[in-house]
Amino acid sequence: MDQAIPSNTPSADTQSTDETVERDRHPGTGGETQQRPEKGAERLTTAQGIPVSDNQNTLKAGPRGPSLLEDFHFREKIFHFDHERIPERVVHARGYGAHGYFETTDAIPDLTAAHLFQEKGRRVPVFARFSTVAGNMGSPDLARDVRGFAVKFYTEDGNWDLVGNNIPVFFIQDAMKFPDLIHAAKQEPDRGFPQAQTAHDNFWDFISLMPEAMHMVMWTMSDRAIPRSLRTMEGFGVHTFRFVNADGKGHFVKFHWKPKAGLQSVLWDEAVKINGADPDFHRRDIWNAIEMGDFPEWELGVQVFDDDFADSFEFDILDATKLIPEEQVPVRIIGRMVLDRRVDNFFAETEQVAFCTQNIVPGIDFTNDPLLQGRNFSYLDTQTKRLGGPNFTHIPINAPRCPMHHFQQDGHMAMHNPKGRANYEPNGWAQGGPRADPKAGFRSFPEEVEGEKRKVRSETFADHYSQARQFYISQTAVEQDHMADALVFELSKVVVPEIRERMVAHLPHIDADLARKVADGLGLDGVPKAHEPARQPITDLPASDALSILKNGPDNFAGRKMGILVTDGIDDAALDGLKDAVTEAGGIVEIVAQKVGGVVTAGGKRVPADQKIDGAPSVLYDAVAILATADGAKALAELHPARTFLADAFAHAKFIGHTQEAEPLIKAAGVKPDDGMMALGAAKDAKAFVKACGALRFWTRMEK
Ligand code: HDD
Repeated sequence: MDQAIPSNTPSADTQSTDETVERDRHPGTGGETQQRPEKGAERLTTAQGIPVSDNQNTLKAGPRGPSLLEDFHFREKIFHFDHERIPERVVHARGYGAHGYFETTDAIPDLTAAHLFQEKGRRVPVFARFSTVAGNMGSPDLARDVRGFAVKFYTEDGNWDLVGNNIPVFFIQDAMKFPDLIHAAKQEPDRGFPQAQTAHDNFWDFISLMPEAMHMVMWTMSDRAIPRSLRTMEGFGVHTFRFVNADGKGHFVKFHWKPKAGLQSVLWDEAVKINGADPDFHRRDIWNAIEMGDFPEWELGVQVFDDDFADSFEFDILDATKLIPEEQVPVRIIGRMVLDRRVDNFFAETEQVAFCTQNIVPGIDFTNDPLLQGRNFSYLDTQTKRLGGPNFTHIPINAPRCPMHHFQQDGHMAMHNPKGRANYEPNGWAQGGPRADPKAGFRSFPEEVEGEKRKVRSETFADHYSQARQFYISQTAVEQDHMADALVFELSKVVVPEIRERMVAHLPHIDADLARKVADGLGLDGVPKAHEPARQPITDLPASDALSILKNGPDNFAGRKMGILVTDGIDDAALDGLKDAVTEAGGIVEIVAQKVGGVVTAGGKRVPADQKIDGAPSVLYDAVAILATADGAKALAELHPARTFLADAFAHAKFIGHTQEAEPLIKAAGVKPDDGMMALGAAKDAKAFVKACGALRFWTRMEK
């Protein structure tokens, strides 16, 4: 099969002598080169393996005559091109994946029989895909949106897919509402916009009529929805699952991914600008991190609890709009995931990977969460549509890495039908094929179930505001401000005033101050009368530090990026000292200059630039430095992109290092130096500056 795939290696006839190229450019001058392929270059063939003599011109009746239908090479090439696209995912269309491994660091055989968790040090391969939800495949990375966090574990007992998000709760409680939610969130059907954003009437119309969404809306209006990097966000399995041990004893479990890089997000103003400057900001970041060997890593944690806890907990553990605070059930770390290999081909792997929540392995089971139950149908169904048939497990990225034996056969694109005569079971043939294993095979937890058959929502799902309020009060003041700003921004894009007001009328149940700020930001005449809640009273739950990003930051500059804006004539030692300090801290440096050719230092060394100033606004960096001579700074002061580079870094509360001589630019940018701006000169200055940058932002500036 592999041999039938056309090689992507440039063929001899596109990369040989000038004479060939010249002939190829002029149809009719004998494009059919007779040259041998270069040593080591493979021969270009059709998909049928027929060698190709000319890949530049169609077959014609005479140099200026009509093209001939007989040209099977041309027809095959165009036919295949016409069929290159498959339907993009109906949600989570834009995503980025990488390979790696999962390693158990704390074995839990007492809790689960899952093979991968039986022994400390056991490793299984994984493929992870991160995504935005609402935008189409080509949408920008920094949309305000939930991020998908899907991991396929290729275990010895088959594939386990943990298909989660970077937010531990969901908008809706019952899968019945999913198509409505997604229709409302995506572009409006008549006009086909807005793309990749919820800042429009349909979304807020729907949400304001769905009180159960209020908790998740608080998360999506928080900075969780604009992560700095896919490496700096948490992941959550969201639902309550079940662990089952070898004795058949069950426990409930919630899954958490904790990023080694710590939590970090961008500001909304940065997100808007990053989307223009580098719409691929997140995928580029993952690609580069793996290339540099700074492998993205997360710890896998579990919250494990029993029926007694479930019965005593304030909310229903089957309700996906609720979380269990870490203070109530601590997260126990049991493993780590390291992504250490990029894909070879985006389409083959990232696009064709098919996650299904139904993929679980012995030792793990579902619960009756009605959202999860609905998902178990949807994913299998959607993969069949996307990948064209029932054999998508034959695609290498989806194929289990353990032996598989079954009687399924035929269908579109069947790659490996079972051999032999027996294709049914039971059978009496000597080589009768595989048999079920009652001992080691997957068995559902024998939960007793009874009840009336009704379309109904449990009463225990009725409190929609208490955890929304808990989330809000768990944030720092800066984070609370961001949430109010986000709500004002989104609702200001809503055209119909009644929708705005209907949404704001939920907020008094969450926080009176939040309601006031948003009503004021929208220019309403006071806070509208609050909706009648489905359940009274709304409980005052204690704040939980685990819910804040800023309380869980990294406190170092590892994996972060510093943009150094340089001019000709700068001191070599100052530049080298700063670069060394950043590298020592595990960070990355990008040199930004007026010209991509770079600058010449005082010592006469040419320093090439990674970015030209117009293409590298400071939003692309975690911290910036201006290394300029007096003349250089004067020249930069004349440049709008240089002034905004500095002014934006300042406005975004970034740490800024600068030479004394950078003064003219600082003035021109309208920046009033504060403690977040540090002078650079001696080597020790650079070290102190990079250490300060570990706090990531100088929030004091914003508080002012
Ligand atoms: Fe979903 C994709 C996560 C609810 C139906 N979902 C999808 C992906 C992620 C999630 C990460 C992308 C997987 C990938 O990278 O290929 N979805 C969630 C979470 C949910 C959730 C965390 C709630 C807890 N989803 C949900 C419901 C339904 C779906 C309730 C339908 C009843 N989701 C789908 C889907 C998708 C999908 C239509 C689209 C593409 C795909 O499955 O592979 O089946």
